[in-house]
Amino acid sequence: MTDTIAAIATAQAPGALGVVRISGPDARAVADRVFRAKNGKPLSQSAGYTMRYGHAVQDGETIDEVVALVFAAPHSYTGEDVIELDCHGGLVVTSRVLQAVLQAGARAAEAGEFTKRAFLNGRISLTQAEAVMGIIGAQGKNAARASQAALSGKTAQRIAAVTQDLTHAAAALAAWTDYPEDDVPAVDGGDLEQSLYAALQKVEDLLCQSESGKAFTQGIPTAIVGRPNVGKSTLMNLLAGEERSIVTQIAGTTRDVVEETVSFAGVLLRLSDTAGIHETADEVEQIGVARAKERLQQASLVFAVFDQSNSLEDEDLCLAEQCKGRNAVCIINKSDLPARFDAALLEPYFCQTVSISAKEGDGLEQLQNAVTSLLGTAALDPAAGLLTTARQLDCARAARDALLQGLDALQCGMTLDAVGVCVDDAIAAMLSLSGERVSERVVQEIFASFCVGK
Ligand SMILES: Nc1nc2c(ncn2[C@@H]2O[C@H](COP(=O)(O)OP(=O)(O)O)[C@@H](O)[C@H]2O)c(=O)[nH]1
Ligand SMILES: [Mg+2]
Repeated sequence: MTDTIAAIATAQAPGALGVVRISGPDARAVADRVFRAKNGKPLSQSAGYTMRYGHAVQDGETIDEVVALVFAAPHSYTGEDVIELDCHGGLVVTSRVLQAVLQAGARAAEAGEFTKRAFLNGRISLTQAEAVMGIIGAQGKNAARASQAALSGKTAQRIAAVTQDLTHAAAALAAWTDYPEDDVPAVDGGDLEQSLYAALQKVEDLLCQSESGKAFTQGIPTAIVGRPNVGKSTLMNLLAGEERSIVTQIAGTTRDVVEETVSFAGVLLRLSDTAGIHETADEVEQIGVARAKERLQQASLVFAVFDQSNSLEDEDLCLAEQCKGRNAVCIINKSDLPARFDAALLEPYFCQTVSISAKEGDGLEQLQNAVTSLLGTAALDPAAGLLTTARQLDCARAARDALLQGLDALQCGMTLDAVGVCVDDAIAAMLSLSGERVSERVVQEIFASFCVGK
């Protein structure tokens, strides 16, 4: 038997409105103990999708003016009776209204418990539930678009399409292996292979697009590296739109790593501006250089900066060498000054080379194009129905691996039983991706990372 839960759904900060949300079989009865409607009618007599103006009271004292919204089961966020009490925002009033609601018989909701109920009551799939937090936590327009598409069910549809293909294949296999003596049509190896390939292709597309989609949702660790004074910090500040790093003409100004997340070229870049990489006797700078090298190693995207107004040094070439085969952009900076070396010398080490003036803000469009082309986001629609969490990607990878194994078994001429086991594994992975077959522990883990009141 489910109980009735309540929580403050809005941010704990001064604001125009604060919302206390109640969900469960006793939501209306609990609210009626706190809410006095101006028209005198209790909420238990109000239809779904209605709102009432009145006051919240506790022990005979008026706490605040309130508008109560009624959502009747099953047409509510959680699928249960839900009452929302909209009061004034702020730290004190919303807490007092919540206290009154708890005193009236509700239990304080745990993190994510409303959305968990929506999932358990079959209102939304697990990917839709996860998208709720994606929307709340979105750091950029495209991240919000990706989560919105997932919330609308687009991701769930793509997952269901694969599951459906696999279920057909599994059903044919099961009928054949379980009732060989009956009049069940023989499983055609060619047809089976084709349908497994079709499912594999869908999973591969989903995985590949979602990997690129991480640039929208999670952000790309990006290291700005180069010799001292090439203009790394100037570039950092240009991209951040503010003076994040100190810029001077003195080499060795940036000693520690300066971090900033910026929206650039429609993606999120988790930038690290680093100390200029070179030989130095200064102990503090040495530590900075070590950290710069570490960031260079860890980064998924590298902005290798070179100063075209100075001659190319061994240290520049050494950096270029380290960028070979990486997702790295060669940034020839200070395009406003005369060039002292031929950029063609660096091009072979990089997939992308751009010329900019970080000081003047020139060449940004070129840099944007280089980034979207390297990250594979140029042609990627954030609303395509992507996977947006590490858990989802893990499930899809498990399905892909099982399908590859199944195809392998088929091609090696193994028994259809063996192929069937792989297909079942792939189905299990897809069902845990959608949440249709997922352990209680996983569900617990997912919703524990939610905010209270959602
Ligand atoms: N003319 C010109 N000067 C630049 C440009 N970018 C940076 N600088 C100058 O180069 C010097 C070093 O810049 P800074 O960003 O601190 O370099 P960092 O050591 O690589 O972080 C400063 O005097 C900047 O004003 C540029 O595009 N053009
Ligand atoms: Mg610097």
